Amino acid sequence: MLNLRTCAAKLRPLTASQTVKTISQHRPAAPRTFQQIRCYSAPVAAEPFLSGTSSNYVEEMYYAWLENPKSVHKSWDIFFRNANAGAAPGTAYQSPPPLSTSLSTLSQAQFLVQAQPNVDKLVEDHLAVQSLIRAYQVRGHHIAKLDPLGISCVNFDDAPVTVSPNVDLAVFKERLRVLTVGGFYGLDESDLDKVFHLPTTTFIGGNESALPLREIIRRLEMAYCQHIGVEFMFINDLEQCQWIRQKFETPGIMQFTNEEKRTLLARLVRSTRFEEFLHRKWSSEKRFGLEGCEVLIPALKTIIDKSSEKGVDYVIMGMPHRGRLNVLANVIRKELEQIFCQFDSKLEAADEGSGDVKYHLGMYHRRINRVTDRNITLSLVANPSHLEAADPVVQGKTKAEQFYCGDTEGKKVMSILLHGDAAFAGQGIVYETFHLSDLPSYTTHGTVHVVVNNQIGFTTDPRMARSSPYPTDVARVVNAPIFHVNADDPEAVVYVCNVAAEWRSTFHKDVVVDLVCYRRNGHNEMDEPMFTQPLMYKQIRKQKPVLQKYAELLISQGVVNQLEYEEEIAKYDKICEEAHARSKDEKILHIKHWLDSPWPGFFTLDGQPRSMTCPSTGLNEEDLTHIGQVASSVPVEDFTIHGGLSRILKTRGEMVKNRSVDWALAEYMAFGSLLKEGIHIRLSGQDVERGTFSHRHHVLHDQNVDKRTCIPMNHLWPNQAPYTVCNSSLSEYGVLGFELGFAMASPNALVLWEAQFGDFHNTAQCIIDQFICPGQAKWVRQNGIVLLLPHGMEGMGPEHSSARPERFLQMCNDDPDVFPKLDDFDVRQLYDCNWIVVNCSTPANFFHVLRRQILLPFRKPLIIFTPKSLLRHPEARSSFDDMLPGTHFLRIIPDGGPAAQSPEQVKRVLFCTGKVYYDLTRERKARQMEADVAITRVEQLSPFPFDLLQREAQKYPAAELVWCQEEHKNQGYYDYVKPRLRTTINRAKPVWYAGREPAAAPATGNKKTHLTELQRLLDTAFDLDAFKDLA
Ligand SMILES: Cc1ncc(C[n+]2csc(CCOP(=O)(O)OP(=O)(O)O)c2C)c(N)n1
Ligand SMILES: [Mg+2]
Repeated sequence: MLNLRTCAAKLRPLTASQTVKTISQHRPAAPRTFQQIRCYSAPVAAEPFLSGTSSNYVEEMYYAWLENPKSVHKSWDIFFRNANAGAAPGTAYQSPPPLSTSLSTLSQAQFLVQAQPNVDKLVEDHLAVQSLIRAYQVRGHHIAKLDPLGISCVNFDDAPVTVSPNVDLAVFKERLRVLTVGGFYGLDESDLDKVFHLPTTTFIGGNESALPLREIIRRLEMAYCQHIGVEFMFINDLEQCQWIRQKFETPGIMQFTNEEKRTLLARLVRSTRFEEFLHRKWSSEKRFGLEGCEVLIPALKTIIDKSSEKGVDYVIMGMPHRGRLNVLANVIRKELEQIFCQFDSKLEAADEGSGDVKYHLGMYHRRINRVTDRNITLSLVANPSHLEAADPVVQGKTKAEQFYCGDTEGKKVMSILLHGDAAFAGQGIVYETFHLSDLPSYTTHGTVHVVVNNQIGFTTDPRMARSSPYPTDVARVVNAPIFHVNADDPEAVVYVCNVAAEWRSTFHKDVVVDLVCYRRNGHNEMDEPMFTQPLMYKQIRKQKPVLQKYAELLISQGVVNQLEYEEEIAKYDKICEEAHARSKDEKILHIKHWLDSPWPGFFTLDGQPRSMTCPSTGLNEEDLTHIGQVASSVPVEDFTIHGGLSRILKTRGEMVKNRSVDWALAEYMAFGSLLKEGIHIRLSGQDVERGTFSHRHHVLHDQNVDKRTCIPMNHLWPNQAPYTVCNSSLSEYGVLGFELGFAMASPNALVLWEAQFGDFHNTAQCIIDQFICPGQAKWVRQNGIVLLLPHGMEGMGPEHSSARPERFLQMCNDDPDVFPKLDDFDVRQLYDCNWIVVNCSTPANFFHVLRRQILLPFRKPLIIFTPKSLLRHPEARSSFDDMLPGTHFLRIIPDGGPAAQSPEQVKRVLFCTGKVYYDLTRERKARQMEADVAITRVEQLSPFPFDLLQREAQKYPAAELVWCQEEHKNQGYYDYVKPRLRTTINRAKPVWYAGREPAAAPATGNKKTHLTELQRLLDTAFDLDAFKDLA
């Protein structure tokens, strides 16, 4: 049986002619056999009806017969038995016996199979029917009635035809024309009442294995051409296809009990009346209402109910503006007064920051799911206006929640993403996020996507907004089934939502529900849609609201009566009115009540840090040595690493013996020590496992065993936290968003994203601008994500050189002209800033800043410009002494040489940051100017170390102050540093500039020019007369 299955699985996806070829290639000499154990040896290839095109069909029959001889038609049973018994060519076939009376239901059939005199025709017709069934499965959605407005925006070659499923000749012809693209597969109307055996790839038969063609078509029409359009036949997994076919083809599968219908109606009442209530009270306020897609609320509730039934207890959601308030009220169940009070402009903000508009805020709520009676936590992630930007963030948060509760298969935690039709098709981040969906370190084990497909994006028609027929085609890249559904049919919507949730819990893969609906108002409630879509909106004006339609249906079915319906409406209206009355008591707006990711225990009850101090980030010698030893060894037996890597590890080992560290080892020690303290570490980005510059090597690969790897960092301590290091897909926007989301879930994790080269962060700019920089101000949500951005002018050309420090520095929230009044710059200043920006010049400082990130009593994003050539620079090493207990991160590193011994003699102080320090010290030494010029490194750029730099400037009273950088003048740090340095000295002196000229590109592509420019800036830096004429 196993053999048969494997053989069948191999054969089935091929076309008939391919199948014949495959069989003849693999078994050239043998008589025709389908499998080795139970072969039938008759040379059946000689059968007149067995041609290349029919073999697929015959094989299918044969497999079915092998499993159960009764499952095929009697004629095939006899044929296969004869063939297996060795009947001579042409004799295995016998005319089938008359059909028994058990087929009496099909008694009108005019031409039964046994009456068919021509065997060729019999096989051809069966093949035709099989093709027809397949055509419905593949293209039935083309003609399903998906658009409530009936003006369909989906542009296939043939416009949808609305016909009833009662199969008359016209339907038959039209369907064949559309589905088979002109061909009739040889069938004509005289075949409509012939009975055909059904292939195993359909479930339309229910308990019957043969049906007249007319009934076959009717059932296919019911399954594929009503209000649900199922797109799934591109999925290259037979089991998954069968699962979907069974869900939609099984006769009568879409049944609702009266109780279910009443629940659905009640949910529609809430959804509809919520929007109406807001409209009544605040008719001139923007709310991006859901009118035209009110079914979204029952749809989401169904997905959540079904998932809860399957064991999910935490759902993380992301969604755009449309219907967001309704989702908050009726899905997440945010208190209505909290929503209504947001419409009061006189409300005073109680929290820090700027806050955000009501339809962007997040939410977190734990409650009992009333349908399943199980606990469920719902979180709606706060999002910026930038459509789809929250997608990867939701996925990252979901992954983290799964990780922290040991949910390795996504059985407890899941995500739901909502999309608008225009944004889903148009935004590349959707594609990037889909491509994370099946990667081991990024998968959330299936996301349910729901598209509010109102067939318009602001004022733009779909035909101008996308090149694909559906807005959902992007999901096909990951083989996600797509269920299009007419949103005016609430039962169809609920049905597909149930199937979608079941799909997710069965296969743990993404799935899309496309709610084809309309937008009753303009883009927002103030907008006039008739300017641009006059005809569509004339139709919309005529459109009966879905609630009314459904209520009428249920009343006509006797499921509810008019009074009950009106009572349901009155009940909800009263709830809204009462909440509205209560909302007037709210005088203060607490954005903190809208947190999507609370961190229990991390803050005090009123949301403050538990302390305002940071312990020493130093580490004891034994731990440093131990981590160093593991970092330079292979901690598993019989594991062969590459010879080149052995040398690297050996060098590491020698460094450890000498009590010194380079960059990679400093990072190792920071990570290793935090792991010991129970802090999970996750490092993600392109090629981070080895490191772009081949310096990291956190994952060792056995040179003899394919895919055998070892992560020594996970072999450090007996009860250490896990270390995750993962090469990402080639995406910045998606992956940075994902890591940001991961970091949202817990403050007790160090989550780092490394750009391959720093400049690539610009393709993730949206995550930086909309989330990382202002996240806390907008959503009172802290985040400790770390960005590692390789940066430095190395003569490598305009790309790969600059991580664009100027951009990050420009977005810092401190005032360049005001010296902060603080008694504790070390911690307090960090608390006040929106993010921390550093450029470390020593491995030890890199080590400290990573550890400080976690030892701080609050979380801030940390941007680190990391080195390239310094990774191997012999002087860029630190001693264990700089990392021992009592040591800490140095915000500035003052000059420690002759200049500092006699500061009054010093003629110039060069302030700099990062790698240029090494060029400057080399040059100073060469010019023997150590006593004349002091060099001060600014390691922490933001928040700016006003206090320390003030002391530094005062220390050298006679010195000129110069900012020196290798970046061009309009880039790098100069514009940020200059006004702040001047503030530290009360603007008593100028701050001069030594560096490259302003330029459009970050760096030259010519190595020689690069070196000339470098020499020129060094000349300026040490020419004590350089600024004389300017003074
Ligand atoms: C990245 C981005 N680009 C542009 C916009 C401006 N914008 C806001 S809503 C909208 C139309 C969205 O259409 P759709 O995705 O179909 O959602 P709908 O409003 O129809 O529900 C546009 C263009 C935006 N918010 N984000
Ligand atoms: Mg839209």
